[in-house]
Amino acid sequence: MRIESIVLRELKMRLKAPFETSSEITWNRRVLLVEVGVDGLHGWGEITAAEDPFYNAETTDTAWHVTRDFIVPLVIGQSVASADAIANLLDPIRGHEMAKAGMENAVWDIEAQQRGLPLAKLLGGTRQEIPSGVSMGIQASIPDLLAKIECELHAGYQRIKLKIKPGKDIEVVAAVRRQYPDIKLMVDANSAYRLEHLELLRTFDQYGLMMIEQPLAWDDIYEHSLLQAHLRTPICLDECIHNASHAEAAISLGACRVINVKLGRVGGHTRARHVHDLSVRHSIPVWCGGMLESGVGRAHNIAMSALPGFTLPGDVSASQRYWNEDVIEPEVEVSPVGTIRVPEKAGLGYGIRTKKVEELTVRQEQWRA
Ligand code: OSB
Ligand code: MG
Repeated sequence: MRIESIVLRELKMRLKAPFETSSEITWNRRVLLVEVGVDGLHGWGEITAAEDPFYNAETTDTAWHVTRDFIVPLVIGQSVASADAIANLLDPIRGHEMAKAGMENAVWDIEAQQRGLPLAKLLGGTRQEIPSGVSMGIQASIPDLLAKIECELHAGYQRIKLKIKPGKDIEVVAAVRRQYPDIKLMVDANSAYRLEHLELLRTFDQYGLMMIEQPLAWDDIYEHSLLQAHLRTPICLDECIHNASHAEAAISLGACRVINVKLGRVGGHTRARHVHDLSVRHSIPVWCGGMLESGVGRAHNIAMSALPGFTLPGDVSASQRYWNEDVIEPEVEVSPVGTIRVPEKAGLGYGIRTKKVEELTVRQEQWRA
């Protein structure tokens, strides 16, 4: 595959409703899409960086800069035997995993098209459908939250993840558990707590949570190992895990019992598969996280979630939960039993609504070999 052309676009997309975590509120998304051309085929990837550096260090603008000034020069005109070689080409660039993932994943789409295989199959996926859960932003009130949960459960979603922060935690979880004693329930703190909160975090143990996601600092695996020793609830790491070595360290230290794999956070499909394979070897379940993606990122998440180690419902849910109109055709839909079908068509398995993409594009740059 010779990388002949690259188009980088920024799309302005407004979520249906604001999404609040312990660290930020997002309503307008600045979505970066990478389109790569090889031999008349076009592959698509999404750079999942947020607008601000409050989840990880990357932002829309750092990703644009690093893609334009460093990633494109390393890949344009290069010939690669398969998409995983892109990860090696990009190795000299430290960090910036989300920017790298956008490029690499677009090439995975092309390779799958060339081979006439669904991307999920090419990656080694074995599932025909994936279990789907929802991530619920922090809500203004508990009744608001309960009403929203009712809707999601009615739609079929298999598990509910609640965003929490100090002051909006135990009381919220207690209320949801009272209403729904048996649902699969978990919380995500996005690093809002410190080890000094140990007593508070221990009170979560009585609510039968599947896991507590990233309670402590975004870059501190060791402190999570100290915390996990005092909690019955499994810790799931998100922000802390940027590659398979981090995953290895976290598992060896006992810092987590579950891992959230995000394609962007670990630098694309090749690296995500490394984290997956390592987790499977250690009997650590993984699931696919989300970054409020457009349909392009969502389609890549679905392909990755078909791998055998993705045994828990992920944060990959229907397009319509986020967007009035998504950029893919068909949109991602969830069945009444909370599953998403893994597409069987070659490549990403969803078409790109190119007119819609053009309409939403606010900035664009292109390169030819
Ligand atoms: O921590 O998983 C997270 C969204 C933005 C940034 C971080 C996170 C999230 C989510 C939403 O939880 C997942 C989604 O619905 O896409
Ligand atoms: Mg998270």
